[in-house]
Amino acid sequence: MPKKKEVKEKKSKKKVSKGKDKTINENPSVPSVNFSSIEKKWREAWKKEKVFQAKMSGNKDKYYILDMFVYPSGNAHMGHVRNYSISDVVARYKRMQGYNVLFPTGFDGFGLPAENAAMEQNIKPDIWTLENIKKIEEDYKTLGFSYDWSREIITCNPEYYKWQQLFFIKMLKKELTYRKKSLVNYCPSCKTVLANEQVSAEGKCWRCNSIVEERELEQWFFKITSYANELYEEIDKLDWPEKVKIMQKNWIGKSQGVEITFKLKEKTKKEIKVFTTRPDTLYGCTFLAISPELELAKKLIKQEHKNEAKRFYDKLKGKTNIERIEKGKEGFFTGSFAINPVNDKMIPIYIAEYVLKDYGTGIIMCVPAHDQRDFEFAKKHLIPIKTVIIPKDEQIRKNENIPEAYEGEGVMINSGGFNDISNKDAIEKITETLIGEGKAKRTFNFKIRDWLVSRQRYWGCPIPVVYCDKCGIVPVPESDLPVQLPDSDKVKFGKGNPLETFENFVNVKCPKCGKSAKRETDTMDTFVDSSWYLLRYPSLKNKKQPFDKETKYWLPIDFYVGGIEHATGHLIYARFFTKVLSDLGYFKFREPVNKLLCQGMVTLEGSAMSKSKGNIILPREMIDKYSVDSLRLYVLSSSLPTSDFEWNDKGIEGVHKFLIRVYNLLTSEHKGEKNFVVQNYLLNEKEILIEEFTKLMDELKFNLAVAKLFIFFDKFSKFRKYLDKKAFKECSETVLKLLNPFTPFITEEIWSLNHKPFLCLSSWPEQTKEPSEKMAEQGKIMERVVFDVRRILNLIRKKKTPEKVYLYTTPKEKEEFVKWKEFLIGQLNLPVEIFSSIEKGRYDPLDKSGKAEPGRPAVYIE
Ligand code: ANZ
Ligand code: ZN
Repeated sequence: MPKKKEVKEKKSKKKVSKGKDKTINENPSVPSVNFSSIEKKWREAWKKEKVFQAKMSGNKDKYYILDMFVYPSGNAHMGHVRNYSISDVVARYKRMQGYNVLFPTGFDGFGLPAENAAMEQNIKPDIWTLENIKKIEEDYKTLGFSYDWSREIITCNPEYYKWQQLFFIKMLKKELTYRKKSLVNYCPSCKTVLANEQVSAEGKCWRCNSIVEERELEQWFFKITSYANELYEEIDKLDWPEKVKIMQKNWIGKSQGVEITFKLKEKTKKEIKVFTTRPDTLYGCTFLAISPELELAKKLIKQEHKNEAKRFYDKLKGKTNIERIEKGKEGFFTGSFAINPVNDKMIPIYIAEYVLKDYGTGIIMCVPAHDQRDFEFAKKHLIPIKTVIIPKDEQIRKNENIPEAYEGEGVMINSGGFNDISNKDAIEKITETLIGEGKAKRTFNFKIRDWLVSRQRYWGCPIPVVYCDKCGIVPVPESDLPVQLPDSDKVKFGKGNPLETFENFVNVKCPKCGKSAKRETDTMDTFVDSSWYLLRYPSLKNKKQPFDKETKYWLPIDFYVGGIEHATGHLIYARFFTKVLSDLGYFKFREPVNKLLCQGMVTLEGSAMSKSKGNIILPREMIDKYSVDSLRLYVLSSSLPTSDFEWNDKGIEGVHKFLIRVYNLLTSEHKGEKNFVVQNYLLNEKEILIEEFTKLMDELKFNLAVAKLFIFFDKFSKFRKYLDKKAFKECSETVLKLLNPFTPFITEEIWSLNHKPFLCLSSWPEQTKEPSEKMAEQGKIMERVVFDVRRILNLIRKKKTPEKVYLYTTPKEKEEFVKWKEFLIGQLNLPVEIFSSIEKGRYDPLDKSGKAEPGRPAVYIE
């Protein structure tokens, strides 16, 4: 509600009260609403009566709603306010609709910033974290989020992470957890492994600025690749944003192809398998290329190529993966040959830097005429290029001097018995032929890699294993869980992983043989903590089991809200964990989240609000200046939840004034002088509003729903004087109920003046009767007339003060217009007279002919 209207209304009000109406109670002199005391009162009442605590129930449908929990690094910012207002509105809406709602929250307690604070400001990570959690809890409570606080998860609590350690051990037994050498960022000066975000763009350590090295160290992995196919195939069943589904599919990267076997020229028993998605190009294969890291690669290098090999491998060391894959043309001939299975031609085998060791078989058949990377490699190493596909409309068959690879579709040439068919058909035919001869099989490949979960840091969940010289890797017995982090008071933060220097933690007895052993000092990636928190909330009160019947009752999540930045990481890990835990027998469901919404960003002058950019608006300031309700309603009413939201001070001010008008109107004493037409019209509009508002809520278009309510409220406040008590009450209650999920405090307060609390537990308004289309249609005609008259009024107001409006309708319509007279007066705030167009002369300053048309009376103003 912009300022302008407000002013206009006050002006015109004067007019009316001077005239005939004195019942309007929207008295501007009503003292302003004391929002903060109302907020305090209801916050306490909700808490005291435990209104948001969820219980399992047999007779209501369950609705489990969740927003992605935060990493506690300071107060809640505007992004949180918006994100969590979205989920809170849905939670409150569903509760009123009669669902049994579970809406919990918690905190991602472990993480790097806490440890950095320990090093930089000498604050203990646990204290730093808990202090930050307190702040955000306060903010959440201030904002009136209807969380069930009896189920708060804080992941750094040993009661929580002990289950994670149990899962780790169970996964270890099923070989879903394993150790493998892996490249990590290592700072030689700090003697520590660095997370990617601790390495600057120039490859330097964030703390000491030394050049970071890549080192091969033993790391822990989760075997997410075992679930790659299920993770890929089940995406389509989810009610998730299309964008997220595509991102996950690309991340998992399922590709269907063929594994073709090539025999080696010499020792004929040895074979080489390549993975290809293009068996149609097999006749154009002029070399094979092997990944330099493969064991086989070294075996294939003939004596006379060893020098070249050394030069190549030395150069390779300094290169990043991306450099190798995107631009890499380095490689050399091994001296070995393979036999092409389709035509028995000898094919040279190269080692090439661009072949990845762990995709497919790590060996590829290279077709320079039809693959650009192969083409560039062939050009550089003077390897023949042989075209086997030409575009359909190509007249002259291209010779070998092509400027680049042709990667499109076309017709087969130079391919023995497969010439002249389309290459698409050739894919099938060649595959079938090779399979028939036992030289190929169909396979899938996935781009996703196993998840590296170990971190060389203190502030994380300890990995529950022990290293024994005799017994090897020994899991900590279940009865000894949790393996707790040593007290931060006694730990020294500085170089390296502080756990390594904490003797009491490291030196243990082997659980198997009892001899001295060393405890693992790595902790888990914090993404592990957030992979299963959503499954634990329902069963949180159970100290004996991680998941009980409550998890089975509440899961899967019916509505999950969070940022698009989690489209691949968190949302894939959570799906993976659900499947693993399901396979461990904890429950049967295999997907954690049915419906997902990714909210947009909060921006100021077009760029995302962020501390580092200094363009932030503090929620606290806005709450102090306006109110929680104003802030909540504003962030939800000015854009779609999925769109970016541009902050505008005028916007919140308008919303704030709207709430004051609501308060004043609905708390004023009602003395109506009834007019049937207007009352019925407004009641009919109320029925339409309920229908449209509910539909928009279901479609999560909160801003559009609120816009409808604004329009209705405008009419309501103009026509209230024509309502009897019952109609006024019905309209008031509807407004309060529809607004309640958005502005829970003020609506609860107004409700409590005439009703028993709590509005938030009352039922969502339902239509009492089918709205009349005819009535709505007539209303629209009247509104158009009002619009026409207002335009004219604007023109003449500069010259004189209008006193009265005369409308000249077509003879047929006169009666109908007379019925709506009070409506027109209410809208125009001027006396209105209605005549049939033949009763008297006409005047219309806009249309001199002044002809009355059906639905469009001519207008005369005195
Ligand atoms: C012959 C060929 C001819 C290929 C042609 C492409 C075009 P996607 O779809 O991503 O799975 N490839 C296979 N393994 C590789 C590895 N370890 N490193 C680098 N490249 C590898 O890609 C499959 C294609 O990527 C395969 O099909 C193979 O090249 C290459 F005109 O084989 B193709
Ligand atoms: Zn042992």
